[in-house]
Amino acid sequence: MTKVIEGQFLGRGKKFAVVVARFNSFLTERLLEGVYDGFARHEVNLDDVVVVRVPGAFEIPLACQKLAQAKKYDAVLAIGAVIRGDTPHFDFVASEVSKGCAHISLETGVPVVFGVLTTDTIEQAEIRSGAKGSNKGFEAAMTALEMADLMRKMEQ
Ligand code: INI
Repeated sequence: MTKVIEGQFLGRGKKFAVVVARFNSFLTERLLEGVYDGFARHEVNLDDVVVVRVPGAFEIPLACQKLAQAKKYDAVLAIGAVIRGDTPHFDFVASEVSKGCAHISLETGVPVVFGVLTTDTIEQAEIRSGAKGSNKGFEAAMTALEMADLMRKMEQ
């Protein structure tokens, strides 16, 4: 019989850190609400969630690294919104934050979930942050729950 290991959305007893960029806060605060919603619906005790705010998406990886290295959290979530229309350096910011998060995850062994919107327009970002129902923050919370549970199972 094949042994299949996969994570479940079991939040009880797990600890999470959420790094939120203040840039485009009208979007990132909605994403954070989605994270809380996902956690609360899966029995995460919100006292077990720490939120760290940083100026912009470019600063997210450093804060995630510090949190992941502390080995106190089952997963770290990166929450931001990078919109192409806003900046000629969209590609630099988007690429640094995505590479940085992936690198920290592999370096520390702690899941770092990429809840950063990278869109061409504000409208696209609004749709992905709950304006029409779907919220990337909620999805990030679900990924964090699954990966946190998977890591525990794989360590057994
Ligand atoms: N930061 C974002 O989070 N989103 C953006 O769209 C953005 N734009 O458009 O420039 C942005 N820039 C700031 C950047 O993340 C840093 O905070 C800044 O460059 C200082 O290091």
